[in-house]
Amino acid sequence: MNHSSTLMHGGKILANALVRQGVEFAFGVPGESFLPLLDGLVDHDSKLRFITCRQEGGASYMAEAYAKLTGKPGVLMVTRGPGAANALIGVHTAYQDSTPMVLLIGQVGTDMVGREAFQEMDYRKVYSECAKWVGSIDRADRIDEYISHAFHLAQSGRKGPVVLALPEDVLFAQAHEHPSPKAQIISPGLDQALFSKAMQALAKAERGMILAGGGSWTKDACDALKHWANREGVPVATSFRSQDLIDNHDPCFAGDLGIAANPALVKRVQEADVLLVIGERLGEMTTGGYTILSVPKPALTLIHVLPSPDELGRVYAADYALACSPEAFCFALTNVTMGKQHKPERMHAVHKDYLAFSQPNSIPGDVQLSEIVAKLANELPRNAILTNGAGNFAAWLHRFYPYGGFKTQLAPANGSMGYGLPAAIAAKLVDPQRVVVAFCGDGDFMMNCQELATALRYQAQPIVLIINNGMYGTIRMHQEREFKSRVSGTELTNPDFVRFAESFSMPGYRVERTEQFASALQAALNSSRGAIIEIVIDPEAISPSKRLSDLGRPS
Ligand SMILES: Cc1ncc(C[n+]2csc(CCOP(=O)(O)OP(=O)(O)O)c2C)c(N)n1
Ligand SMILES: [Mg+2]
Repeated sequence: MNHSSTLMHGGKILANALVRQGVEFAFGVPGESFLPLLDGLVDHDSKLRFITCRQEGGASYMAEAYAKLTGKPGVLMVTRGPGAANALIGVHTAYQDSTPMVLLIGQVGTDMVGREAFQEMDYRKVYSECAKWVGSIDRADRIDEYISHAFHLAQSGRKGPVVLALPEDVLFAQAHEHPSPKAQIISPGLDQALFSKAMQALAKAERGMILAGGGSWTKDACDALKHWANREGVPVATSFRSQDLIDNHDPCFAGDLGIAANPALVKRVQEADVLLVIGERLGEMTTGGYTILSVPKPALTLIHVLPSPDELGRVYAADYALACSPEAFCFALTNVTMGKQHKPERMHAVHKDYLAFSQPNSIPGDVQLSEIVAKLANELPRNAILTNGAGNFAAWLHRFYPYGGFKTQLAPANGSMGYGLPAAIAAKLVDPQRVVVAFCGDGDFMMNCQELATALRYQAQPIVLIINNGMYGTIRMHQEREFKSRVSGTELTNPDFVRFAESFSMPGYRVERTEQFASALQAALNSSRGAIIEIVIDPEAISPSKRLSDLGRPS
């Protein structure tokens, strides 16, 4: 086997291997379990920056968001048991959102494994439900091989997280490098015969629709889809939190099939005769709990395109199931022409449905959140990145903000709280000049607010909007529905967010009336240190379309 003549410790071999994979950032919290790796990074500081975070949960979200934004694997480094436990949240997000990630975890020495030594965990068990693969590098002379495998696997087929344990003695051991080249992204080719049959079915459609979503898209794929859809007059809906695959101003954009989707869009999908689904698994949130399309065989012709054959046929029995990347598929789509029975005007009618649904509406209280989101849309550049975590507050963003196209949305399709702030920090690290806005709930923001210190340290401070209703509103909503006015465990006590912002050297503003937002946003946009804008909404405004007290009434 080829190897370098110089002996070096495992941590250095590992750091070199990561640089060869093109890793620019590693997010993490240090631990005594991987000191040689930290040492190995010292020589690469200009190429590969270790971003020292304040909690592994925040770090794991940053790694996930970095990967979502750049398409490159997010790298996360954490310590043994406690670090591994904290990191799980972002690994789960990467798994459900099909985001490539490589998680490197310290491990007890190979001479102690299996004794339940200090902080020992069996990562194969811990991550068995949410990683594509869990390995342990048990020999320093095989580090390069393991890293190559991990980076290939994270990016192949349905992308996702892989986990590598780093036993302490292996990191300290002296060995030779066996350099591997950068991993290639391998995706199965298009089955031409099946593609032709599927496209004949599509071309015959009278009410054809496209649903695009999932984690494997490239800008070229999105552009190809947008051009084809406009040329042929076929509406394109997006799945839950994949809303930026098509510029929402584009005439082919039909809206998103997420939580509380536009009823008109749901009807359009159900009335379609051919539905072409590209890159989207057809998960619970996108299918309205598997009701919009009936399981296993929807009452339409289903063409399902996914990057991995493993997911096809899992829930829905497609008429044509194609294992192929969105890019290869969308490029091939360019040659398809819809038949004469197809009415291209329908695309404009569907876009009109979307425009009508996204017009600001009225909610109780002095703050009209839909108008604030409309103001954001007017003031932010089209390439601004909007991030969010989970909670009812996000419904206003998804419904009323017209995303500007490819990579303007970073949001967890697994509905994981606390994502918005770390994701926004990662986006600022990748592109400091870009306007990045984290749209958070009061519950959601506080889950990772400690990462404001990370943002301060690396001058990666975004604009943070905190929608404050003094509660875990989403859960309260479900509580009112199920247990009528019996409130339990959903009320919150919050800090003074303005002073909180100032303690991280960021300006803070409090908005209690709609008209106060414009000047706060202007000041935030002019700030070089980001800002926090707390937006106090009436708890009665439990969602864009529901009053809290209406839910509590006996039905
Ligand atoms: C990590 C995590 N914990 C718990 C939940 C369950 N959950 C979903 S939404 C929500 C409340 C969100 O509260 P907040 O951020 O204040 O938003 P609101 O619903 O009030 O707008 C909770 C607790 C979750 N999705 N993720
Ligand atoms: Mg809240």
